[in-house]
Amino acid sequence: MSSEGTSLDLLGWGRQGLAYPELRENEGIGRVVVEHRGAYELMGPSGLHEAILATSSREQADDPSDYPAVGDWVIHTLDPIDNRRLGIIKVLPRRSRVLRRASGTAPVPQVVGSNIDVLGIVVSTDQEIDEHLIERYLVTAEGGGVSPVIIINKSDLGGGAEIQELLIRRGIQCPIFLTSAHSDEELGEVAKLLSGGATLALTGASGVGKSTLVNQLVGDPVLATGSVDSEGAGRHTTVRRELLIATPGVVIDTPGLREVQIWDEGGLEAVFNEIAEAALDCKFADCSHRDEPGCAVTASCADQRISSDRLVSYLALCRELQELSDELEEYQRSQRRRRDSRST
Ligand SMILES: Nc1nc2c(ncn2[C@@H]2O[C@H](COP(=O)(O)OP(=O)(O)O)[C@@H](O)[C@H]2O)c(=O)[nH]1
Ligand SMILES: [Mg+2]
Repeated sequence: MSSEGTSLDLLGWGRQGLAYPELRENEGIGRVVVEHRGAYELMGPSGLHEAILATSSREQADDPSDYPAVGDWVIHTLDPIDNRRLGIIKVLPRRSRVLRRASGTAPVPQVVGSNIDVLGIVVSTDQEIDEHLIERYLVTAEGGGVSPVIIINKSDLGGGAEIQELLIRRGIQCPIFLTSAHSDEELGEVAKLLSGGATLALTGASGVGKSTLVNQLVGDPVLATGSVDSEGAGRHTTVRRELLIATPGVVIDTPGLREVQIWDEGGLEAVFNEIAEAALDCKFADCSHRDEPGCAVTASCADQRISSDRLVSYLALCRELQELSDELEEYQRSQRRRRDSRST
């Protein structure tokens, strides 16, 4: 599989802030546009190619987040390593990433997408709004160095302004856009997020209109839209690629996620900054904002300067992160024990 090459600039290289790496004679650079079960598709100056990990990079990977993910820049061989597919030699340093806890029992991170400038959290006027879930996405984005925005889609069906009002009242502070993927209303504002070759990833429940929005931004009906179980069968859609070029900019359509278990704690303070700010006045530096004396957060809550809903949400995420960190410690201990018993 190959096609005409795509310049690194069209793929968003300019935003990466990396010096062009020194390549050996038979090496090239590409960006991961889709990942499926350990195989990848890369786009770059040498075309669109299937690729797999070269053994050397497999040996370097400690956990799943070291493996290539959609949005990654990679160095690859120019020739197939198994008669068919190129070999990915190295994943270049990520400038940002969206991480969540992988499904399964082991506490390991999964990269949903990398080198993303803006994460568009898409909700729609015909689906229930789950503020807790939105806050999870916000923490996930901020924690990975990605700027979040909320996109309220299907505003043509009515009710968009009310949702916007609800989110603002709750204290959510990121930019909010009202869109209709069926008309050009406000899509221009979302398209501006792509200026300068930025990478915009869309996330949110299935059915909210992510793929329809991506198709609009790309200007081509490339992605399958409609109900998830139809899998696009019988529709005249072409690719199952997740990363697409919008010119300017790059759009990533993530598969609908039903839940996001947070991994990065870094975003918590940014998303709940009214709580973080109030906490500066707590009597104890390690105050848990539950029932300690001199807690400025519960006091702010009592006189309604902080919404109690937000505090409940914040404390639930804190608890989850604490559990994750305990689990992680236990997991790493057991991994060490296994390694030690193997080496004796
Ligand atoms: N009325 C209306 N329907 C939309 C809009 N955007 C998407 N849809 C429809 O919603 C359904 C799900 O869209 P899709 O893009 O597949 O959602 P995804 O699962 O988030 O990728 C499709 O039938 C779309 O035609 C919109 O802005 N307004
Ligand atoms: Mg879709």
